[in-house]
Amino acid sequence: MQKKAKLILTEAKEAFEKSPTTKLLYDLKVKYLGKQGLFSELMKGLGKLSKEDRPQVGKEVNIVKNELESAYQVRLQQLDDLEMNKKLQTEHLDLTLPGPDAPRGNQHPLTQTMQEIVGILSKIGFTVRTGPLIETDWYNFEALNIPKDHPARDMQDTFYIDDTHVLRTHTSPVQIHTMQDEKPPIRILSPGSVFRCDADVTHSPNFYQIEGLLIDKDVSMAHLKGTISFFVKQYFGTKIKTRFRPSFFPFTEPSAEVDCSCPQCNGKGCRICSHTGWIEIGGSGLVHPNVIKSAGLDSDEFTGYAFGFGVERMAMIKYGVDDIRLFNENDVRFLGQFN
Ligand code: 2U9
Repeated sequence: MQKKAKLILTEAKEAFEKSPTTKLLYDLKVKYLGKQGLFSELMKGLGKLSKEDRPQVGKEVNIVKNELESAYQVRLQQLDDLEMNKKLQTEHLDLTLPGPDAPRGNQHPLTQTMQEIVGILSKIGFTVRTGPLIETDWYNFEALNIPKDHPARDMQDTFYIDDTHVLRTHTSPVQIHTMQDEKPPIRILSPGSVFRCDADVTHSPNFYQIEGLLIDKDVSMAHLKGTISFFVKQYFGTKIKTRFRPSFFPFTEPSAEVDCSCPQCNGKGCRICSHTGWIEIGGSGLVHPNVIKSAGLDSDEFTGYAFGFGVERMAMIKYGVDDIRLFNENDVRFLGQFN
């Protein structure tokens, strides 16, 4: 039995050494050392030996088996080295090559829209002011001539922090702060985040507004209309018309809602403009004398106009987006279209 083991060893060692690849070497390992291999077959013969002979023969055959296992490991290492050397000679890695291009991002469509609006109005002298997101009841409502019983103060519309503080429902408090801090003429824009208890396809509880305020002597509706018409043509295109509809806001008198001819159908009527040819884009008016007085200015000396746009709405109208929630879902398939 020991002889037979040695014969297998000699044959297997030779076969291992001749094996040209690790794959073939593995097949040989199965042939000789596998569960159903030649060595296992040989071991079955141990059972036929006498009790006295079995331990010694078993020991010797095992030594041969171990030798064969080492021979396999040695050859495996040789072949691995050969294969690695071959790879190193044939495959080249140029570490000085530039890596693959990283996909290029773009600014969020709302940031782009906000910057575009600011860019247009800055051409006619408006500069940007910003302010805190948490405001006192006085700056958010009282100073803007919004009386205590006004529906906009309802818990449904406003996020209250405590009895006297709210998440601002519009950026108008920024204009009150500016009127308190700076001397007229004032010509400012306040872009920023605002909060209202409201959520559906066209309303988000946290959205962006951009408001404008001009305070000077003898300001009229004509100045307001000129500014807004200029803005609309710059933002939507020179063919787009502007229309003012009488309205009511506590902070302006007179007040007007601002419509533009539908940029999607050029005023012919489509699904976007509910077949009217017109789309509401914001509100405007002459600043109410009470608001001018609240901010500490003389309402006999100074007059002003103000306007407000929703940034999401401006982007939705221009790009034909029908669901406001898309702006906050971080889906790059949507966001990447504004590159
Ligand atoms: C001061 C005085 C007056 C800003 C104005 C509107 C009309 C208006 C809406 C547009 C879409 C709000 O986001 S929206 O829902 N805004 O209709 N905003 S006048 O009036 C002011 C602001 C500040 C001191």
